[in-house]
Amino acid sequence: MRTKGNLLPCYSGQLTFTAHIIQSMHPLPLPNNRTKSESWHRWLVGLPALLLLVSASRAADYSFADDFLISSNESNTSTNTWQYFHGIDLANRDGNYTRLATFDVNHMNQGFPAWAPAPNALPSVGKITRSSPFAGVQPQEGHLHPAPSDPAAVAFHAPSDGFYDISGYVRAANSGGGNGIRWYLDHGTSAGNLGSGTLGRARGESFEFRAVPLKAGEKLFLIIDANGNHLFDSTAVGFYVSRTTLNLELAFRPTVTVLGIPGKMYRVEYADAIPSPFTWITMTNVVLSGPSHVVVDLTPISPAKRFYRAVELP
Ligand SMILES: [Ca+2]
Repeated sequence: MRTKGNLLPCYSGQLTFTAHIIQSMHPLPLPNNRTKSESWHRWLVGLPALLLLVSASRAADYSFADDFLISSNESNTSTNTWQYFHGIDLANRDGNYTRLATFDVNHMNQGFPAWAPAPNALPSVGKITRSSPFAGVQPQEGHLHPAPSDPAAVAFHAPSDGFYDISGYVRAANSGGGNGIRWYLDHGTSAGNLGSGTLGRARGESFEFRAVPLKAGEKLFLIIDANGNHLFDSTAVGFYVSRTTLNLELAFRPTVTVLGIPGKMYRVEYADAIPSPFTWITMTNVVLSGPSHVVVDLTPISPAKRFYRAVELP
């Protein structure tokens, strides 16, 4: 299992793990610049789907889109778990914003409900309830649309003191035109900013924060700004909050076993792409105290394949 110069599956005694990997392997030509001292292994880790299945097993306690109240139960008061705002000065995000006052049953005559500052006005915060997708937003997704210089925000209102897991996504849904959007996730004010980004049209981004301490009544604001031009700024938003609980996250890690000469030092490296020549990144140096040494790769792997080699050092 350790023939020099051949591409081999990295068995390393990880039998349960290997069973998943073997299914995804196919031959790969050897790079021309390998040297005799290099031992090559290839991982093609077909695991993201498995990880998604595991992480999807726990539903969020609170979901902006799932919890969105429609007619005739609509509500946007200071006690609601989800609240909807505008009147946000991006340069001075102090958390004191204007509550969206009008509930449109048929917002902008597009067949879905939304909160707006006035009937059929922008910015708006709503949910796509009609069956056919609107401007790249799927049915049942949350939908925010900023005005030219007036961002829209959805806020989570913490019901009690505690630690909360926060996740979600923002997608500049409409690919038809415009210049995309900017987003900000603030714990209260800009001083409590957790994340932000600028998205070109048809681009999306996700966020995840664990064990964020919130006091009862504090808010998390997810703000969507037009980035100067509000045309084509339909934005799909997922925003999920759960109380932090003891949880297990299943992740398989590549285990590289260096088989060499006791007392010698080896540099273990990886590469994530296959240009010629490879760009190798040092993972660690190991001195073998016996005929083998196990190295676990804890660095994130993206895309889901990685190449390893060990180089004997002088
Ligand atoms: Ca825009």
